[in-house]
Amino acid sequence: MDGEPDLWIGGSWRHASDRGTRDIVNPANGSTAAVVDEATPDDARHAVAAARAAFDDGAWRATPVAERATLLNRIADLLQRDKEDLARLETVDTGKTLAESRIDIDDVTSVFRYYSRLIAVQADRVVDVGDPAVISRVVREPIGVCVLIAPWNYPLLQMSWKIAPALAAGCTMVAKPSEVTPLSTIAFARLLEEAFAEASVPAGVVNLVQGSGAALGAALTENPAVDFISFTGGLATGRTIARAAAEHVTKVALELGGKNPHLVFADVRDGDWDTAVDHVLTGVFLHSGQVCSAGTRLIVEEPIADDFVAALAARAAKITMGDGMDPASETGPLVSAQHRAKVESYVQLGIDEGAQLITGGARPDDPALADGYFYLPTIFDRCDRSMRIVAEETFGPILTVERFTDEAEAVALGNDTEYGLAAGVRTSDAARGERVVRALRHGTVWLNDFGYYAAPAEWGGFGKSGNGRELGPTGLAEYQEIKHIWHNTAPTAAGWFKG
Ligand code: TXE
Repeated sequence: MDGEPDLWIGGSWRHASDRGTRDIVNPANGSTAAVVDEATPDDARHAVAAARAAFDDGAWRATPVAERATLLNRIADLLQRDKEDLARLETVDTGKTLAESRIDIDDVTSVFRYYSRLIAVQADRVVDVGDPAVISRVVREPIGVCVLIAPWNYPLLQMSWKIAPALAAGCTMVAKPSEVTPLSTIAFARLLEEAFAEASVPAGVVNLVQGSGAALGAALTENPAVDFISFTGGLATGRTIARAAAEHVTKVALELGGKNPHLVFADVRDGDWDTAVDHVLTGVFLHSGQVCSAGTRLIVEEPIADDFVAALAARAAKITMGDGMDPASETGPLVSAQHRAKVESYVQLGIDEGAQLITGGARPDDPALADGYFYLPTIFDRCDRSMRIVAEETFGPILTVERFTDEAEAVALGNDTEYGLAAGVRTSDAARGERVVRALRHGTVWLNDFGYYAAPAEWGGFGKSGNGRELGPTGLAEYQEIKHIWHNTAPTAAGWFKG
């Protein structure tokens, strides 16, 4: 960053081999926040080779589990020590409010603490094979060299969901943050260097490259030295990576976003109406909708639809936009000019498709926001499932509204998506709530709440939202191979062949 080398390969910090750099833009005002090294494909190949050498050397993967658990806890301590600096970098880079960034760093910390605890108690399984002379057990071993590719909406958070279990498992890795938002991951790698030096972790266990996914993709994902790729990003890139990985039968885990329904039943009128409105509003407009689990499809029961949409629109119009560093800001800009152009094209598409624009649909007219990539919270009513704006991930502050008349229709609409990452259900009827959450085909379903996740609970999608899971015990298992060891303590001849 700003003259310091940003690529961490084989334990040493380097500039890009061709000295290329990239300007990192603050989306709140369009200024250059930092200049960072832009890795070449050769740099990426060196990083994979360093991770391979560190894994094959064997010392790291043989580290006692207790030492790895202590290391993860120490990383968590350092994250808290540096919380404010990391949060500020995250805000400058992504545009999200500082309050959100601070929550992100706390969540990153909790992921390291969770995997520290989990790895410490993970036990092998002893299997009874029916012969007392045989000791048979199933053990877990690190999968090997991992390539970890993260997106720009939750840069360090998404990366931590990968690095923490990979380290816990004893893997080595190459981390590649989004080229749009690398700053917090670079700072985090410096923090890792400190923790690794204290714990004598060998060079090359974690390597960091940043640069364009299109340029570095092949070096990272078609590389036979890689054992596992964990990717979070868009559906199109996920497909490309899965195809590339197929060549060497490399295992992949993919989290590819969603088009998440929020089902609201008319009985919320008898319950806490304001909280229901609040949760739908927050579910879609937090972080300006740049959230893979954002509740972008409101599916609301007909009798309350007009009132509910009116209440939402009134509150959406009052959302305070501004620089994430300003404590008065409730939401920040979109991440880049390019991304805002994509969101704007979806708004135009919604209008062309005949959806009814209720609020938003424009950039804010406040001159103080003119240099940033801001976009107003936008609501479209009278949408239906034939519209692309209802089917495709817009990844911006756009809520579409569909209406239903009975429970079966609500479930059918909620499941009518090629994705399946997350869904919300609001009802004051507990029995109906339980029926509907079981009927929805999504990886996370919130009943009378929205947006929460926890390190001990799996996160991931059904359908084209991807495969594999992050967080929870399954999020650790992704980084482990399973081995069955059969030890015969009193072998005798099999006697099968007589000669
Ligand atoms: O993501 P990409 P983009 C969705 C959202 C968004 C769309 C496109 O709808 O509008 O994806 O966003 C790296 N080989 N999500 O283009 O390209 C890239 O450098 C290897 C949902 O920014 O998927 C970055 O590090 N890597 C999502 C990462 O992939 C490649 C969050 C994600 O970028 C690569 C973000 C290649 N060929 C966007 N091409 C979620 N699931 O939350 C790119 N990359």
